Amino acid sequence: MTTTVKTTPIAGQKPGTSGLRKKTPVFMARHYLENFVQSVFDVVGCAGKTFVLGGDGRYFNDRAAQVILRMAAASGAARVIVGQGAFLSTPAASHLIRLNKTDGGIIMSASHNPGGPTEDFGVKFNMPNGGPAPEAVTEAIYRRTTEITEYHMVEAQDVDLARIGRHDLAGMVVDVVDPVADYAALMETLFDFPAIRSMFAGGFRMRMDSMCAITGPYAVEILENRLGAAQGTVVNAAPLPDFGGMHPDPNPTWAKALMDEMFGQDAPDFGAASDGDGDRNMVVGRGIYVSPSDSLAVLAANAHLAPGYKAGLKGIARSMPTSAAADRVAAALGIGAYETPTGWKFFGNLLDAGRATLCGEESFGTGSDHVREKDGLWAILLWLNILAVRKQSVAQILQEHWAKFGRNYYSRHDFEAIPTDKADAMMAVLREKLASLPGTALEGLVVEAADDFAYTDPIDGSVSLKQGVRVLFAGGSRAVFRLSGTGTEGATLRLYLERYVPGPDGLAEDPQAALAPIIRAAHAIAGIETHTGRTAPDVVT
Ligand code: VG1
Ligand code: CO
Repeated sequence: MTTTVKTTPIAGQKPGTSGLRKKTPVFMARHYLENFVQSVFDVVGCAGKTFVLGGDGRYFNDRAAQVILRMAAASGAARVIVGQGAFLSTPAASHLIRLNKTDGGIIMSASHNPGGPTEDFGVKFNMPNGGPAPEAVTEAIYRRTTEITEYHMVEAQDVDLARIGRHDLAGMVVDVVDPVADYAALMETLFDFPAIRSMFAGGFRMRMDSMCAITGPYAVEILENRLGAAQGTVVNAAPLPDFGGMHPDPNPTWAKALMDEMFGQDAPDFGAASDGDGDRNMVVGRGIYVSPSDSLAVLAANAHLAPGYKAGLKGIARSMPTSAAADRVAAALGIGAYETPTGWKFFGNLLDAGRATLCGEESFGTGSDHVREKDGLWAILLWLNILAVRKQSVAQILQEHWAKFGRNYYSRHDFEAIPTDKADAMMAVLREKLASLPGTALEGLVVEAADDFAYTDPIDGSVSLKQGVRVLFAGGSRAVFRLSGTGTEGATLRLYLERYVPGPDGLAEDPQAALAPIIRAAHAIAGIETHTGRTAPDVVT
């Protein structure tokens, strides 16, 4: 039996960089999840459709899945494919959407944000191509949340999501599937598993930190069971509702234990970590950290060594704040280079149109046209494939890369939980003075250009404005200022810093030292301390 529940709009259900994210108690409050999910179904249509459903296992994941299933059944969906236990990594969900030619999917995750009863929860809709809904769709969903008057729900018991196989929910088919199997099979088609297996058999040692989040089961199956990495290679492998109290954001600050091990005595050859929903990756060599921007460039330059990319790349796309290191590789390969706003949804059209094969973001996101999301384990496996073929250390590969292409010193400084009005005021003042900045000299640097990044999608012509303030200095250095669109508390200022050194000298500096004048100039130009009271960032990556 279907019940129609009267409701009223709830303010603020506006998806950000990647879906709707709020504090878990907000999501659990009366009508909140239901209003948003009904708005999704109202906009994309539900009757007769097939969707994928899964999440990263954070607190409320299991309950939310049952609600979404009952609502899908009430709105007439034909079938929902759900990962066992309502678990699916974001890239695995993207793959299932594509593999089964479905009408899209709902992913329950707040990604790299902490989880638990008082932390964060999130929901996002992915399109039939497997990628995050573009802005036109998220805007329509948001508009719908502002006018919703009712939602629909079947009255039924929970579906037993622990049991793999076919279930019935008020006439809707629910197929509970192994969350790992299809994804692992896809990885076997892309990478040289025998070569990686013999590298591990030859004594290669790795540490994978799954941060008590969704990649644990995937990493154990692929790295330990299929590739023969030593048992225990994957740590924090069991997904927990609160991620074991950890912040599942794979960067040097939050994956500190991994960093300590990789820089310690008798470190393994290779270290990696991934985030809450498994779409991010951090890679570390013995004694050397690989910045995500450099990782994208190295992967692009070496992708042809993996079977799935042996025909070469069609193009490389990166988000605007990501360093230009990948552009240099694209130029050397004679292929297209694309610069998009922050967020994976902007890569979808380029991937669908066959313009780009590899994409990346400075925020530990790398991926390819194998799915339509960034993919943490994919990046880790591509690194392993490259290491197995080149038989060099991560440090040697990076040094050779910089010697050939020069080095884009890069860092991101995050200033978290700033009062929103102060952050907005800072950005407004900065935007006002953009026109007057060119020609300004400070800290030995001269501003060459300054603008607010706007993007016109080359495929569908859609325009996205105000995607980040760029201050470009003569000589190729730059500072970029943007406010985060994934946070749930106050505002987070992201300050992105970049300086290019062609080499052969000056390729082995500490990035913070190499960037020091740009950091000082950026603080002065934006008046960070005046507006926010902050003199130093909370997180440096
Ligand atoms: C951040 C990153 C962005 C990434 C997004 C989603 O967004 O900067 O590059 O695409 O998170 O990643 P923002 O708006 O906070 O800067 V995930 O792994 O949280 O889905
Ligand atoms: Co993520």
